[in-house]
Amino acid sequence: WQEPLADGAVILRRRAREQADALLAAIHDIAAKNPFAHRITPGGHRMSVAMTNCGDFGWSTDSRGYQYTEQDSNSGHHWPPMPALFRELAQQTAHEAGFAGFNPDACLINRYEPGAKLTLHQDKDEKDLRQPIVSVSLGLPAVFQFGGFERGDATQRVLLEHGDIVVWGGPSRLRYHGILPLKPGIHPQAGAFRFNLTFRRAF
Ligand code: MD5
Ligand code: FE
Repeated sequence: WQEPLADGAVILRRRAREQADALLAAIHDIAAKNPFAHRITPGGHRMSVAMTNCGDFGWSTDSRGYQYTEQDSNSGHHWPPMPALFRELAQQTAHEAGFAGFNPDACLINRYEPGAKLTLHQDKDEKDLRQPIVSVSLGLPAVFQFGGFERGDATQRVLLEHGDIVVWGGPSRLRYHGILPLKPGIHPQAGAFRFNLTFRRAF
């Protein structure tokens, strides 16, 4: 079912449940080629979320800043291609949420272990901020923080569970957001982790 969250943001609860095992298997294959890594931010902090990517471009960070690149700076390899299953799910759900014609060229895969978090931030490294972001949650549940357009604005808390998809577009594309520290647990399909796929148009 669809739940509007704010102007331009829609939660498609459980939307990816049927595909979850296939999505997790594809994540496993991608990580076998381009392993999850805890990147170091420009400020010198090791991220508690481990990341890898697939698609033409991948997001990462290092001492120089945040960037989309064609290659994984750890492995020296190109990012693996975006599986058709991923692309089709992102395109279809963006369409369901009112964003027809979304064609992602990047998929960031975040892996959260117990205690891992993402502090409040905006996603603005993409060229065209009118393009939405499609986010697919798998595995352990997490508390998502959804804020305003300034860091200090009040935040709403939204529980994101296995199979939930959120489409962030329109004015919601630039809201501050984060993930509270993950609670430990074991998910029957994903084990001791939460995975999140974010589909983006980087360029
Ligand atoms: C996550 N990832 O659950 C989230 C899902 C990230 C990140 O935040 O940057 O990797 S994407 C949530 C999102 C994206 C774009 C806009 C907004 C939320 N928003 O306006 O709230 O790992
Ligand atoms: Fe983000």
